[in-house]
Amino acid sequence: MDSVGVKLLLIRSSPFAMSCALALRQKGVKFEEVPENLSARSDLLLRSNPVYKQVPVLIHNGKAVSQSLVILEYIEEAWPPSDTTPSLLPGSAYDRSLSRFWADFINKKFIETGLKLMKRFGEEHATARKEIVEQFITLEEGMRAIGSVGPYFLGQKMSLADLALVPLVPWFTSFEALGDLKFPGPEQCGRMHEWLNAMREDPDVVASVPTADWLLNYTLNFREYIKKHYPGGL
Ligand SMILES: N[C@@H](CCC(=O)N[C@@H](CS)C(=O)NCC(=O)O)C(=O)O
Repeated sequence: MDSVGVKLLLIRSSPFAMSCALALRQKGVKFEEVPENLSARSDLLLRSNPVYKQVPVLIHNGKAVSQSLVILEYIEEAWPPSDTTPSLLPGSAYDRSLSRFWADFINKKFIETGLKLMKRFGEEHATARKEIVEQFITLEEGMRAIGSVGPYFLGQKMSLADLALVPLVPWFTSFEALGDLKFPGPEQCGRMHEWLNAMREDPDVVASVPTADWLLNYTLNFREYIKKHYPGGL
């Protein structure tokens, strides 16, 4: 496996970085986690992602790839499926489109709504609080509409949709605390809970996400910091 010099620039709490770390582990790629400080970005980050200046960034063969969904597609192509390397996409063109559609929804809608629970106040916080529960139910309905037998989003194998959703494993607890809300339980959202339980037992997931307790402590402290320094929200 060509894993020499593979680096992932990240912050430990980043949901977008968690997806990329899990994809690399699924492919069996050895990589170095390079922690960034977003208050004092390194020259490496500024050079590697001059457009957004955000993490995650994947560095492979000295070249930088940014934006988590682009990174996931890059990982699939750079380490193609073989007898020993799993694919991150399902077999049929239609299933691949579904996997990409849900990964996009999770990346652009679900996670962004959840982050507003940490970064916004007042009406914006109240709206995010309502929307995150609606979007959780949308994910449940999405999985059910696919009609697959789980535990993964599209059935028996992990794909891009699961990789995008994996940050939910620890963030779920933080979203509930930050929003003072409760997500629907297994009686209403059985597929989502089946998915969560399977992910919590997967060793690659465990290695790629922080614990819910660590993240909760981080997110509650960060919200206090934002309240003090950016009372209008970040
Ligand atoms: N759409 C990007 C989002 C990346 C993102 O928002 N990264 C955050 C950390 S979770 C960041 O670097 N924030 C710093 C900033 O935006 O200034 C992706 O999918 O990679």
